[in-house]
Amino acid sequence: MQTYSFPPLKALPAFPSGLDACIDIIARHTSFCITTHVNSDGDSLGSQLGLTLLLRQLGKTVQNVNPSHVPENLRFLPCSDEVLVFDAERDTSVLAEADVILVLDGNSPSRMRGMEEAIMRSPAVKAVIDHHQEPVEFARAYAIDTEACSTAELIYRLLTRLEERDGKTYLTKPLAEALYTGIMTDTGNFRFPRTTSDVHRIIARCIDVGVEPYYIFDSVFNQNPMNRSRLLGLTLANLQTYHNGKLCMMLVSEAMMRETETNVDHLEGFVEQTLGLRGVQMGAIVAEMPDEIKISLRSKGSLPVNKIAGFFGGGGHINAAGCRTKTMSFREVQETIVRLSAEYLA
Ligand SMILES: [Mn+2]
Repeated sequence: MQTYSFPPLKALPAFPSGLDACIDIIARHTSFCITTHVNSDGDSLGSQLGLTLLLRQLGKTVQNVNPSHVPENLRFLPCSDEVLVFDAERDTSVLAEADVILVLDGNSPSRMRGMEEAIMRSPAVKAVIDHHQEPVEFARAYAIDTEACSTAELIYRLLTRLEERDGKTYLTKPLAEALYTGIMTDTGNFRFPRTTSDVHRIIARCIDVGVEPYYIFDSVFNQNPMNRSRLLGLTLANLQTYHNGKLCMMLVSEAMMRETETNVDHLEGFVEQTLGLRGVQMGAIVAEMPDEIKISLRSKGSLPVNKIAGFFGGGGHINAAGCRTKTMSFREVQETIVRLSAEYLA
């Protein structure tokens, strides 16, 4: 298998000019393949399915191919049953034959783990719509706004520009449900710093077209199986703190997951619990998986956990970041996080 390296993107067009470039690409083509990052979440899927519904109203054909499956709690989203989990043999042609590949909520092909080769070999025009830092050079157009609360917010901005252009209304109830889900999940239920009044105005319009906030919340968050609660109980009982209680670390060993018959999907939302402890400024979850260690980091204020994630080859935002490692042991990862965070907390 070929490996690709992607140089950092030097000149990122100021938002929204990149959005105009995407609108131009959409206008000139008819068939689209939308993809998004590994381990789908509310924003990646909400953006993807919202954009799918938008493009179909414009008469485009759309296929969705992702590196990972749709988590059970997001299967209520419209069209989520159409998402293909990438199978190189079956789906390479889908990517090769599309006019355009739209990459959402990720700005490097490496985020589409296992799909890099199919993406890079495809002659399709590539465009990125995203809100993460440090994009790499591989696409023709980049609509990136790192100030946006979510990719779903950017899909909404795309939608309103098309509404202005066409003098039509494109925000249907199912489309609004998809975007609402993306915004709700990526803002931590409307509480993270980028939850601006503009974000609330988008949400207001979603409610105006029929979105029921409690239905979305209940679908996304109130569907946990008992084994997840048991795993959460075990991890809460074993919380560790360092740097005078300013770093809180949650450890999930393979044995704990085996005992509770859980998998990586069940860890969604765990790390947020670390910040609930009085005095904690940074939280981490370190999860031991069969072939790698998964790390998620959260912080308050200006503590840049994306820098710590970057040490392990990952990334994200100042207050929320993640990474994986195959080269360090469970214990080495814990020690490294304690050491790297000392710069900010000790
Ligand atoms: Mn996002």
